[in-house]
Amino acid sequence: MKILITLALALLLISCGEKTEENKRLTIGFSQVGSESGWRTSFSESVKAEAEKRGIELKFSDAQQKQENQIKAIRSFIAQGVDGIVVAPVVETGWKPVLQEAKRAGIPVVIVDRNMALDDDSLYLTRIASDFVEEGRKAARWLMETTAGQCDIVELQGTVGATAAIDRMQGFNEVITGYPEANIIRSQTGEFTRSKGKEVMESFLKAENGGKGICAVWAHNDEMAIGAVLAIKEAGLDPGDDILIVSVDAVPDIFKAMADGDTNATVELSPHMGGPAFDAITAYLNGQQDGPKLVTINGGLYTQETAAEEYRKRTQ
Ligand code: GZL
Repeated sequence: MKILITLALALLLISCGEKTEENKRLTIGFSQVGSESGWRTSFSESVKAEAEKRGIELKFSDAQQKQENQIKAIRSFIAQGVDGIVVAPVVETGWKPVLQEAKRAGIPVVIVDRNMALDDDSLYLTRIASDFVEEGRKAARWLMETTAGQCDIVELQGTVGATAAIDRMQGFNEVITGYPEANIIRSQTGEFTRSKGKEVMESFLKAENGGKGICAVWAHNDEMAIGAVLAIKEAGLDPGDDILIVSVDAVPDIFKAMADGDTNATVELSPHMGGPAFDAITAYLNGQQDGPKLVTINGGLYTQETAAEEYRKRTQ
């Protein structure tokens, strides 16, 4: 009888979710940038679903794109004595002091998505991210192939100081440098949002003879690309035809836009980083000391040819 009771208790414990070897249910704090884009929302939903699936108690904080709010949230997680902290940093600089506080508290930190500029890699366990430079290269390679390397391009940059913006720009520029007749004629931040992307595209169109001088838009994310579509239509031009549009994220709305012929290509950025982040924290708490400092996730490039099917698959 005693054996049966012990077995039942053990099964009950196992069924209560993700645990360390001592069978303690994990509590993890997640400091998220905000909800500025469809991709960011999908990312948050994916992390929450993964925590739910693993029985992790997730403390979620939306910083509304303000670093000071992220730092406050991390300090709160430390005060609550969480088992681990996951941070999606809005910009690269200004993180060392609060990460030192987490280290002193013995709380492991995992960086997801954008990067932090740190001179001490003992301050975080690992970073889970896409190769943003390669994302920029993929976008540029598609555009150069499509235009035979002859294109005057306007660029909608992401958030100033964000790794995704810095690195995507680097990768794109690296490729077009090899094409003397491909030039970025205007470049400005659209802050990764649809509304700002539309506003900046309106200014580009006005400055470039109503858009007649523009061959393509290179937008660091799909939200700004969709904003550009609205501006181009209001200027009386045909987006995706008069002006090509290439972007990054592969959110459902961009597949709809491509299926409608309004944009031309997108580079996929997977939002599913919660699993690898939770794996790293669990492994560390179970004694792993030498995990990788970077776990890279990558995606492909999608065009109008498969957009309708991809939209159906991602919205069913
Ligand atoms: C990139 C991520 C970017 C997305 C945008 O990994 O940081 O932030 O591309 C989001 O949609 O705003």
